[in-house]
Amino acid sequence: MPKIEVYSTAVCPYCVVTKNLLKAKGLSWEEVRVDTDLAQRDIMLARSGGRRSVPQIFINNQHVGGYDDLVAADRSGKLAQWLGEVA
Ligand SMILES: N[C@@H](CCC(=O)N[C@@H](CS)C(=O)NCC(=O)O)C(=O)O
Repeated sequence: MPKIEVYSTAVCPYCVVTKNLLKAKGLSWEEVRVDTDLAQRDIMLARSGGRRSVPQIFINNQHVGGYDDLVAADRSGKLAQWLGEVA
C-alpha cells in the first residue's frame, strides 16, 4: 500500500474533499493535524517548500501539493503512477 500523508486542520473544506477522493479510490492515509500540533506545521512547511495552505498531501514521501494538485494528478495519470497502479 502506498504511504499517503495528509496535513490538515479541523475546519478545512479542501481537506474534506481530499479525503473523500482518497476514500472513493479505496485508499487509506495518515492524517497529520497542523492546528493542534504546531511542530507538525513546521514540518509541513519544510516538506512542502513553504506552502501554508491545507491540505498538503504526500505520497510515498513525494510532495503532491494541495487538493487541486491531487485532482490534476488524477486527471493526468500521474496519481496512478505514484500509487503504483501503472508501470
Ligand atoms: N488550492 C488549494 C486551496 C487550499 C485552501 O484554500 N485551504 C484552506 C483551508 S480549506 C487554507 O489553508 N486556507 C488558509 C491559507 O491558505 O493559508 C488546494 O486545492 O488545496
